[in-house]
Amino acid sequence: MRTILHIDMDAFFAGVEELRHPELRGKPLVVGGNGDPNTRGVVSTANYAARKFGIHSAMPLKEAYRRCPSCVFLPVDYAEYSRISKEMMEVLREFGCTIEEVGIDEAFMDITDSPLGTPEEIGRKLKERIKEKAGLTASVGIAPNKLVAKIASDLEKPDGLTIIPEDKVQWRLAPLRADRVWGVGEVTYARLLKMGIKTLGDLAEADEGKLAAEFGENWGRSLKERARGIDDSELVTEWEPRSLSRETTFEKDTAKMLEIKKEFEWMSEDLEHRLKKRNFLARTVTVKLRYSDFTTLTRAKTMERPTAEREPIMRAGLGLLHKFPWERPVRLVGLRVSNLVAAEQAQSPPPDAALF
Ligand code: TTP
Ligand code: MG
Repeated sequence: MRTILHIDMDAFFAGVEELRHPELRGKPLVVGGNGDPNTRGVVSTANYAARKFGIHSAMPLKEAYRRCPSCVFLPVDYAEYSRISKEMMEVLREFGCTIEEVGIDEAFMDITDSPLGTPEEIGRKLKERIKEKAGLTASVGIAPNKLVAKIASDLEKPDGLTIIPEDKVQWRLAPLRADRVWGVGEVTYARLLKMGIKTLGDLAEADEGKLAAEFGENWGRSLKERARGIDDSELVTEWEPRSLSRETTFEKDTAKMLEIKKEFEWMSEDLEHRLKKRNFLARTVTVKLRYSDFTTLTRAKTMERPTAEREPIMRAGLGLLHKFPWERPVRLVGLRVSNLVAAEQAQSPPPDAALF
């Protein structure tokens, strides 16, 4: 099972402005365009005091002014926001995990098996370090995947830390509006509302046939999966890869271990080639099974010695198969290697172990 952290700075542009104009702190503040509310620009962001007036990103500056004539309006200064963004990303790197930088003020971090502490400790430490280095608050969400981590970081803004463990995902998502998951924009949400689907809970329970009729089979199924908090997307990173994986969906769901073993043969061979090409050894092997009812389980094993050879990878995978329940047929199987180390450094401890 993975542990993914999502971090998003609070009212980012406004936060940076408050930092260099301490006299503005806590007063309603809008950043957008050239800072003149009589011009045609739009709001980039508003601090939390200004949001109380109903001001939000993408609103015309004129409208923002109408709602709050006493707000302070400042022009956008990308150069300064990029500088602080770089500082934030540097703090993330201190943690030695795989990182995906998403936008100027948000990123994902894969903290699975991180030696630096529990997810909560890592979340707190990260917020603390960002406060120390950049002087700003951020909100952090921690969950089994990117989709849910991103939703989580938004739940207790500002200065939030929200942890959603696997067994609480459906429960936390169910009451939220269906447009909280990515991919559900205004148009899709309006169509869902017409079908009587308001919340993620409604969507998770919705009739598959009806969804397929409205959105097509694939998109319908995918919407339902998202509403249940299912997401296997990997971090997209230019940072060095910390995991490699292969997966396959069976044409017909299978309950035969033998069929899965056959898949492991080509997968472990493929992983061997990719590990060797990059000169990595892997410590951990993870097997993922998705059942016919779309529940997804993973089991992982950390090997005594890191390896790039197909044999031990396959053996670890096969051993893990016995740890899964087998009462339901399987629709998808995946094999992943992670905890990668450069082949020549395989013996040395992780570089960041001394940080805490
Ligand atoms: P967000 O993270 O969406 O917003 P935010 O950081 O201002 O507030 P929150 O606490 O809700 O995260 O976007 C980050 C920055 O990107 C934001 O400060 C300004 C800029 N931005 C725009 O310029 N236009 C937009 O429409 C949005 C949404 C953001
Ligand atoms: Mg933000």
